[in-house]
Amino acid sequence: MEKDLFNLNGKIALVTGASYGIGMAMAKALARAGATIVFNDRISEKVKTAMEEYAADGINARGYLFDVTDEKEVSLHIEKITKEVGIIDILVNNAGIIKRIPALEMDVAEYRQVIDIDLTGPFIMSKAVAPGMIKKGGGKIINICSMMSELGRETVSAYASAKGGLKMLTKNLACEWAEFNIQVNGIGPGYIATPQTAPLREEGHPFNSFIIGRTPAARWGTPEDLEGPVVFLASKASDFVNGHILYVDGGILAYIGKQPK
Ligand code: NAP
Ligand code: GCO
Repeated sequence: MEKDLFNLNGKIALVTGASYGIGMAMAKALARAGATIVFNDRISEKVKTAMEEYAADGINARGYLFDVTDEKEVSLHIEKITKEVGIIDILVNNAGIIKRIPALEMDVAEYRQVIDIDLTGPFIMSKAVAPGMIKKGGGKIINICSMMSELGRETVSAYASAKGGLKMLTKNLACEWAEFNIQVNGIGPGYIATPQTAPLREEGHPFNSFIIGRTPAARWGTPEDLEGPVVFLASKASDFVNGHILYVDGGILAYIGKQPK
């Protein structure tokens, strides 16, 4: 009998920060594969608007209001979600921020905020959902890394530190939790057109042509480019994939840059 490796029917997926951007696109893809979608945001208006957008796509997503850095709030909400929806099978640690400030000008408090949301948040979330996954016999954790998990560039030291750390947290939790049949992997998007990168894509911004020149696919990615990768890492198709970062970057990491003609 044909095995449906990518079918997520009966699975519950929590995607953090999925009221728009990459998170929402991934959540919609997981829903189309059959998963029940749960998401969170920090701002109630955004949760409400997002639920309406999901509903317009025929997706009965449940939105919850909590900050991924607030351990108590996370624990309370995972308990609430477990009671109201069920044990979480798939966690996508997507919530994240960036601050583009030269290191010499960056306050330590600003640095700490980026680390807190982009690195400590995924740790808090993973610790909170793992016990349920263990009880259920397994699960999938997908951390949203970055080109900055591998490369640096001016003004993003805090973000690169967090995303580099997130790569290693992914590998380490994969080692610790494989015995519980929990696969922990990452997705490393390239440069994707979302609100987070909007400042870099403003009309005439030099970064636009720079990134196109550094991307063999010669285009910005779209949130939809991440739909297949997230369904793969959330499904049975990746049951023997552990501690892997799947880069979805149009070839950036493979490319030294356009050679002069
Ligand atoms: P985005 O448009 O800025 O969306 C980020 C989402 O995370 C928003 O929903 C935001 O909600 C939420 N969030 C931020 N801090 C939170 C917190 N403390 N608790 C709960 N939710 C929080 O970003 P994006 O471009 O979609 O990126 C999503 C993820 O992909 C991030 O981890 C980012 O680092 C990563 N990434 C992005 C790119 C890219 O080129 N866009 C490439 C590689 C990786 P609020 O409205 O409350 O802030
Ligand atoms: C930046 C961008 C990048 C992307 C992404 C690349 O300022 O360099 O925001 O960091 O968000 O992380 O993978």
